[in-house]
Formats: sequence, C-alpha cells, structure tokens
Amino acid sequence: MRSTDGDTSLNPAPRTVLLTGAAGGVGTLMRERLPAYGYALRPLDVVPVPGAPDAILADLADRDALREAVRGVDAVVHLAGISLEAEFDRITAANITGLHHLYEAVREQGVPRVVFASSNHAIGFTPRPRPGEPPVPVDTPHRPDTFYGLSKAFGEDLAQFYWDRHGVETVSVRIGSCRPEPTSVRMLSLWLSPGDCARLLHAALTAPGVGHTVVHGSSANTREWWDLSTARALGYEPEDDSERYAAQIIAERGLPAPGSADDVHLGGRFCVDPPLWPH
Ligand code: NAI
Ligand code: 15L
Repeated sequence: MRSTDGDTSLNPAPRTVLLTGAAGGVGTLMRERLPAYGYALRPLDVVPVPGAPDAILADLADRDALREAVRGVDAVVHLAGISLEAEFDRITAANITGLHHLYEAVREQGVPRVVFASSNHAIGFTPRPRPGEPPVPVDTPHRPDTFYGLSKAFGEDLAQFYWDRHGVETVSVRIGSCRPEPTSVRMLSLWLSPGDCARLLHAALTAPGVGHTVVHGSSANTREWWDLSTARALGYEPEDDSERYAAQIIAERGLPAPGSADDVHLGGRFCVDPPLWPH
C-alpha cells in the first residue's frame, strides 16, 4: 500500500528527530541505536526518560507542548501511547485524540515526515498463514483484535488522510514484537530485533517519496508470517532471524494447541476475550 502521488523528490537524511514514547521499551532500545545513524534525538514522554534529563515531559493531550516539541525537527518517530489493551477511553485519549494532536502540530509546523508505530494488532484477527501459504500482504483488510488494535487501524487511516489532504508523509510500521529476544513461539514469526528495528526506522526516515506507506515490521524470520516487501522497498535489509531461539523456546513452551488463538490468529491471545498478555 504505497501512494506517492508523483512526489519522488529525494529527501536529505533527517537530522533532528522527535522521538515520542522515549521512556518506553522500544523508545529505550532506539535511543541506544538511532544516534549511530546520525540522528540528534529529541526525546519526549509523559514520564521522565531515564538518562535523558533534557527530555520533553509532555502528555499527548497537551497541544501547545506538542507544537513546541515538533518545532524545527526534520521528522517524528511516534512511539508514544497505550501499547496494550486498555479501557476504550484511555485508548481513545492517547492513541486517537493524542495522535490527532500530534499530526496537527506536525502540519502546523511543516514537519515533512512521521514514522508511526502501528501494530500487528491492527490486523490481529487475520488468520496466520499455514506452511506453504503466502505471507499476509500489507494491503490485507484491517481486522483489529482489540480496542488497542482498532486505534492502530485508525492511526494508519489518519496518516493516509494527512498525506492526501496536507502532504504530510508517513511510514506506518506495523511492528510485530520488538524486544531484545523472542519469548514465545508466536514471536518466532513476528520478532523485530532491536537492530532491525533501528534499520527499519532509518529506512522509513530516509526513503524518498513515501507518501503514506504501510510496512510490516519484523526481522528476516525463517517462520515469517507476513510480507516484508514494502519495507524492503524502502531500503530495509533485515539482518536477524529468530530461528536461533526456536529450539529452546519450543522445548520450554511447546507448540500452540491446535485451534487456539495462538495457532489460528496473527494477533494470538489478543484475539481471546478478554485479551491475554503476555503471549
Ligand atoms: P511502551 O508502553 O513501553 O512505551 C510507550 C511510551 O509511551 C511509554 O513510555 C509511555 O509513558 C508513553 N506514553 C503513553 N501515553 C502517553 C501520553 N498520553 N503522552 C505521552 N507519552 C505517553 O510501548 P513500547 O513497547 O515501547 O511500544 C512503542 C510503540 O510501538 C507503541 O505505540 C506500541 O503500540 C507500538 N508497538 C510496540 C510493539 C512492541 O513489540 N513493543 C509491537 C507493536 C506496536
Ligand atoms: C503490540 O502491539 C504491543 O505493543 C506489544 O507490547 C506486544 O504485545 C506486541 O504487539 C506483540 O504482539 O507481541
């Protein structure tokens, strides 16, 4: 799903990048890795960011603070928000209204590009492919598995809207499971190693003419479930594969029971009512 609408101008590599959600799991991993690509990060979070005393302490509810935060940046990597299932009102405030506030700030301040942390849970009820079946394509219909996944589906549409109406570019990255190591059988298929996450974000920040592009975000996993072609088209070259963890995880955890949510759905136990975590 890539709509460039003729905008193929070469973007210079952005330098100053607002990193929202900088205190979170992925934010912490990226603060350690993105500077090596030449970025000057401007961290933002609603809680203090360990090791970053100058980080902007702001809530996505605060439109003035966001306007100030994006002033002069070359791009935004937007990780902030509720990252698991929660009450609808909490999800709405951070992931829907808060996202709208961010895009309004970006539009007003003329920031050309956002990299939006979407999620596999935007398509969580999609059946996971069986061996021999093709991987899930990026243009598969949204099938959110939670209010959380629903907010990510909305986020992708919001990004498309801001491109079509206002010319703000976005790469929406449907992250699989980004953590230092995979910890479940399901993650053997969806793992995005920290190194590959940094490679993918760098590609998303520098590829020319992305319009609004949706990509699947995982490493080059032997047990891959989804199609990485739009990510690769941005220049992403994953280097990691979860397979080296497979024998140990399967020995410890066993394979998912046939017919269970982990066996059937891409979103795994988020598809159970109520959603189960951890996977
Ligand atoms: P996290 O929950 O560890 O970090 C999210 C950060 O956002 C936290 O530091 C939190 O304080 C901040 N935040 C929450 N509400 C805020 C608000 N109203 N204003 C400002 N900051 C706020 O989540 P994680 O794992 O680091 O994920 C980062 C992003 O990537 C999230 O948007 C998540 O939905 C998405 N994602 C993560 C995946 C993963 O495997 N970790 C998988 C798919 C998507
Ligand atoms: C997500 O979207 C969550 O933010 C993360 O914490 C994990 O649950 C991940 O998906 C996953 O599916 O493993």
